[in-house]
Amino acid sequence: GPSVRRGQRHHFLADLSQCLFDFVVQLLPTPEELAIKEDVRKLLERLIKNVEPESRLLSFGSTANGFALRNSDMDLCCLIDSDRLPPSASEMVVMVSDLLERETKFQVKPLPKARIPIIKLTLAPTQGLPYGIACDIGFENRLALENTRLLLSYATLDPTRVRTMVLFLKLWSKRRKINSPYLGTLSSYGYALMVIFFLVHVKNPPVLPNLQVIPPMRPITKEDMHIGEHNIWFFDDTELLKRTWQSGNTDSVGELLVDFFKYFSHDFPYNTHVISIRGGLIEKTYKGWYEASQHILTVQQPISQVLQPDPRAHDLSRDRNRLCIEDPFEVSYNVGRTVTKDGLYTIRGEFMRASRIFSSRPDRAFLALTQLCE
Ligand code: 3AT
Ligand code: MG
Repeated sequence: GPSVRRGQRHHFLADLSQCLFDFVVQLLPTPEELAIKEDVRKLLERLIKNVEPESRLLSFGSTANGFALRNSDMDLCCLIDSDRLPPSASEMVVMVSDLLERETKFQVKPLPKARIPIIKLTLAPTQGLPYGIACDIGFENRLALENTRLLLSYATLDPTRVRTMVLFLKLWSKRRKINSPYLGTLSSYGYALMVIFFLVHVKNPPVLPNLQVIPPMRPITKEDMHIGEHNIWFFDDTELLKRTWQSGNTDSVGELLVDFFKYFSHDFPYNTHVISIRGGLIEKTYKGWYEASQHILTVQQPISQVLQPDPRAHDLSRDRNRLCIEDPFEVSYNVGRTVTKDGLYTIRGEFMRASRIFSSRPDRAFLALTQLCE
């Protein structure tokens, strides 16, 4: 009868949560790997100081936000605290690349003309480092440092549930080949934002508070709150929050994951709405992300066509805005802009497949997870 089935379901979810922890623990970087990466960061920082003495080299992305899988790449950001006008990012890319080519064993690939100029470094695998090292160095990317701190704060508030979900989704999306922004799907950063949105705005009661709307305890200056025009305020005293805020949501991580897949298979209104961790569920029209946007008209087309709009502009904008995920700080930026029509179709198909596997294997949580990540 139904109560037996309910009991079975309960058992499955408890089992699934345990399997998820076990699964994710094996994926974490080892202390040795973390130590090597920190050594690499220090070495590079020392070298870059030869070009620009007043510079610091900081980690961001997964190496710094608590969502690193084993052997993931390093994202580094160089900041220059100088009173003089520092060299531009592309100048830095050229100068630092020359230096690293001379002084290190890294294979160096400068990309000075990219939208965000970076240097790509790789170190071939050796016995001590069976996967080698891949590392990107960017310059003055302060927003990325802040969004890294924001994700880290969320991970710190509820380490087991948040980290387990994000790490599992990263692994799953890579295995299922839907984590390739260059091929029309979504970055790890995008999946992490989807998880946080779900835990802050979809679950009721919420698993996490919205850190961007908690007011500061002390007055803070406008400069401290902004980078350029971007409001970067969020409540980052997680120790205080842990003592004063408790989630009313006691769902297990297995339950949350099953619900996450269900929500993004069937319930989230992809055509009309935007995922925003700052503002919740927002309408695309409100952000101007449905109609051909100014940005695309001015950036992508010559002025003659702006005056006489290309009929394809509307489609183009729609194709950039199939999956809309607002960046937490750069709110005019759609983190999901890489997702094409086909990409979204594939991603939703994968969410549905995951839901199906979870409901059709009610007895064996471990097998369900294995099948899910095939
Ligand atoms: P991997 O382990 O490399 O897959 P990751 O957690 O390092 O995952 P990403 O490589 O997707 O995540 O992103 C690294 C950081 O770069 C995360 C974020 O601080 C920044 N970032 C990435 N994509 C964007 C974006 N579209 N807008 C702003 N910041 C971004
Ligand atoms: Mg990365």
